[in-house]
Amino acid sequence: MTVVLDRSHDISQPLEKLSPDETLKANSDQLRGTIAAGLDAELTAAVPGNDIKLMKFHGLYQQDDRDIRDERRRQKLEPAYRFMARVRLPGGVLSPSQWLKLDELGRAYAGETLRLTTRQTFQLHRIHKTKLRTVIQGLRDVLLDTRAACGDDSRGVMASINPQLSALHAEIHALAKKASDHAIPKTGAYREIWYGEERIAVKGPEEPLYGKTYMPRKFKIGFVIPPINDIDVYAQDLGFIAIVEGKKLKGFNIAIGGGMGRTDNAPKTYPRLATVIGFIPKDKVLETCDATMAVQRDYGDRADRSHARFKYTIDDKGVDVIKAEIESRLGSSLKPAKPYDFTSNGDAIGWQRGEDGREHFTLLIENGRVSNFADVKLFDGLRAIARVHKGMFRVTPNQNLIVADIEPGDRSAIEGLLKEYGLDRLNAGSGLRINAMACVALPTCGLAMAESERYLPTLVRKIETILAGHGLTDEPITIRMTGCPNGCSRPYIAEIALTGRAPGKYNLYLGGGFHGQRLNKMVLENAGEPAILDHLAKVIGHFAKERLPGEHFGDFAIRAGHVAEVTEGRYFND
Ligand code: SRM
Ligand code: SF4
Repeated sequence: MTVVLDRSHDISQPLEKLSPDETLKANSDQLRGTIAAGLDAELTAAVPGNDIKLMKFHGLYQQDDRDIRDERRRQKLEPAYRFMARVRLPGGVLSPSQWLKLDELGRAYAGETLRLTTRQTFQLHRIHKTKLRTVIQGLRDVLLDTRAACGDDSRGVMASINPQLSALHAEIHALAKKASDHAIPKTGAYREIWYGEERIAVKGPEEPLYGKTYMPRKFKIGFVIPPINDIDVYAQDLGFIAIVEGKKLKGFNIAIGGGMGRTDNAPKTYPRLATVIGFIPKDKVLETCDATMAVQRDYGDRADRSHARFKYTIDDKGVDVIKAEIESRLGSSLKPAKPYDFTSNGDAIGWQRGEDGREHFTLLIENGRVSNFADVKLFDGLRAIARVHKGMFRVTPNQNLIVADIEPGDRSAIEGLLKEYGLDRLNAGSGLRINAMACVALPTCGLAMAESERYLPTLVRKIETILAGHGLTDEPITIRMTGCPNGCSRPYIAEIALTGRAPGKYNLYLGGGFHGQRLNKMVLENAGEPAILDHLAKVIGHFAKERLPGEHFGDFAIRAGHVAEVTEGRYFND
């Protein structure tokens, strides 16, 4: 079922109040704009004007190298403009030949590195404008694209990767892929601009779901298989929680309105955990995507982009109103939500055997960065594995990688390569490092106010020393860092979180739920490393002495009074 654009419900926005981005979308000829001409502008490495905003819908971000921004300014040169391309990879599953193509493109055009993201896909950074078509056509050769990886549309669809549940994983992954294909824009702009195809006339609207103005803001969908909340379902705009009876998938509990983004000192912006509103049978997934997206499309705030995510629409109108709207568009009521239970949101590192007998190796990739480092040739090692591997790869929601679906007879060859390239050593992390995530931040992210990916490993090693002093090296504790408050590593649900305020300065948060069920709360504002380590040493020391058996660090921090519990699924102020 495709929901046809129906703006009769659009009660909230008088046309004259629309934000400039709405006008840009409306006048873009369904995301074509003048992107093609901008690519040919020879005097600059940038794309002129507003087309960079439209390019986000094509999965492409214009950025500049911030490490050399000041130097270039001094030399009166334009910033070192390059592009980031984000691949669309629903559920994070890719074949060895797709890996090899990404490897080839990463080496040739993207600074000899690949970046696994917190939504289970790849980013290629530092691509020159003149090479964008080459990269995108290269991706097409292996049936990959960057459509809707960014922009005001349905973003990369996530799915649990639990390697042990082979059949269920396959079924959920297939649904995630279907939902992604179904919910992305249908405009021919991408094919015309990047593949050089002729425009084909279409009967009826080119975008039956999105219309001319697409969504008010990004919209994120994810599928999770309890008991592992690896995708952080409560951070999704629309989450599907698998309900399984006797190994058979029955349907999904629906969770709506999750989101992490906030702005410092702007109390009207806040992280929010998704609200579970009911249950649908498994054959209603696409209709539920359509109905929910249509409600946000019609009611979301199109005047103020900082208030345009689904979470704000829900809080402004009320969960019951939004639920009733979804039901009315579905043409049926949601059933009451069914019981389910989560126990963690991390990855099980190392070897696991699936119920079908095939083997899976989860490799810890610190902050998702695939490169040839001085001490370990990770990029080369993974290329060597991809050349012999007969199964698939899976990118996890924690920026790690699974060499998946290995027949038992092929395991020793993979093990040999892991050893040869020293990759097996990467998994020897503490419970903290295994559960650590950092966003990209500097030098590519234009919004970063502090380091994240390049700093978290150093900080983790210092916290590991404190933990080791208390015999807590193996204790699983979630820690997440970002270079700004936007929340790209989903920090506001970690047991320890740091969000960047200025170079070397972070807000420290404690008390998030171990399986992503509770938001954390700020305990230090704008603090440097010494203050952060002092504070953590105090809480960790107390934890070592007085924790209850099996008690997680975030739960203890609250019980012991180190931080107040966030009892609501959202907070307005720190
Ligand atoms: Fe993000 C913007 C990187 C996951 C919330 N995010 C950005 C941009 C594109 C910066 C920009 O707008 O100029 C970053 C590019 C940095 C770079 O150089 O690569 C960026 N986000 C990332 C990635 C790569 C972080 C990572 O280290 O893996 C993740 C890519 C995911 C993907 O594959 O699609 C990434 N971003 C997230 C998540 C986590 C998630 O979705 O599960 C969130 C929080 C969840 C949410 O959406 O609420 C997230 N990113 C944001 C926001 C805040 C949105 C908001 O509602 O306020 C922004 C800023 C914005 O959109 O205005 C942002
Ligand atoms: Fe950039 Fe901020 Fe996202 Fe980090 S959290 S990648 S600094 S937007």
